[in-house]
Amino acid sequence: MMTKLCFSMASALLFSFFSSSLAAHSGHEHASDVAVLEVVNAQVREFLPGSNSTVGYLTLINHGGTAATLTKATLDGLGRVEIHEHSHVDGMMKMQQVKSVEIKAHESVSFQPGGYHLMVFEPQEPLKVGQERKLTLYFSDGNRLFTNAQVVSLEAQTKQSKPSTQHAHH
Ligand SMILES: [Cu+2]
Repeated sequence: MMTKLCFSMASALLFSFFSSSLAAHSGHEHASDVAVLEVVNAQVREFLPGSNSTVGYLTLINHGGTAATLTKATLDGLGRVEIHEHSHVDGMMKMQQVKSVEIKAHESVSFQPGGYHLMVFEPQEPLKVGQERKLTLYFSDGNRLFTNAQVVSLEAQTKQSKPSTQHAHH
């Protein structure tokens, strides 16, 4: 009687351990404390004649419940990419390099004219309109995000970008 009880308790324990580990592996729940990031509309403008730098824009969306911090960006075939922001200082529009950009939980950050932008330098070969260049975004938690940035003309870029359409999810 005693042994039987012990056995059934042991098997019950074993079963519950087994089923909970199964559930953990087969379930496809997005834990709300993990940053789930998406990048859309990545584009980089062709270099204008005589210019040694150009700009890139994109929108970063954080679907997750934790803030994410962008720390670095690279573009295939481009020697250097910096993260810049425009700010108003004493009534003047200034541009400065920033070390990181935070995307809060359930919010998005748009890199657009007059705000954050990627400053792109040192092309190994000229960027041509219609090309795509692989863009890699690096985050402080070790995450990386890849996308293809479209090479666009200045005209296309001015047409597309509407100022201050920062879109925040709830
Ligand atoms: Cu800049």
